[in-house]
Amino acid sequence: MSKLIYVLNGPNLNLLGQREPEIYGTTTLADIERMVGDRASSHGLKISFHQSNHEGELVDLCHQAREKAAGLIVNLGAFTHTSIAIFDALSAVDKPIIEVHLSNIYARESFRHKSYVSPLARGVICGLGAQGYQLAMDGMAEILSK
Ligand code: CA2
Repeated sequence: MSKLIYVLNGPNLNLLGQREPEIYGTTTLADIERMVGDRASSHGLKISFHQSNHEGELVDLCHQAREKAAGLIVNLGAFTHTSIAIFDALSAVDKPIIEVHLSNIYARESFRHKSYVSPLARGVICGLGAQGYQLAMDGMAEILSK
């Protein structure tokens, strides 16, 4: 049976492609789901793709991933920089985590330079737009093949 990769997206990412294209591009979250799903299939993997604007719901999804996922690819949006609850939930997931950001968070406001996710991540990709999710899936496949 194919291994399952949870792809978690945080607040406001449902608006992708509708506003602020100069920062986040014109690709929608539905486009990203398709692209990352195709890339997963090419590696013999499957995805469980989610977006939530609610911190507690993302915590619940991390708990679900503990049981069901072989790995996680996460863009937790603004919760990346604030959420100890999600940090605690991800700390309990003994599976590889790859952190993705569409924008280069280190070239933006200083409040975006802190990530609670990065210390838990096997790798971090930022600033490459939607392609970052596909590269994360390539990295995940490589990690899981070992
Ligand atoms: O660059 C990223 O992927 C971020 O995780 C995006 C978050 C931001 O808070 C992080 O610092 C970096 C924001 C997502 C908001 O997405 C929007 C998309 C279109 C219009 C408005 C917001």
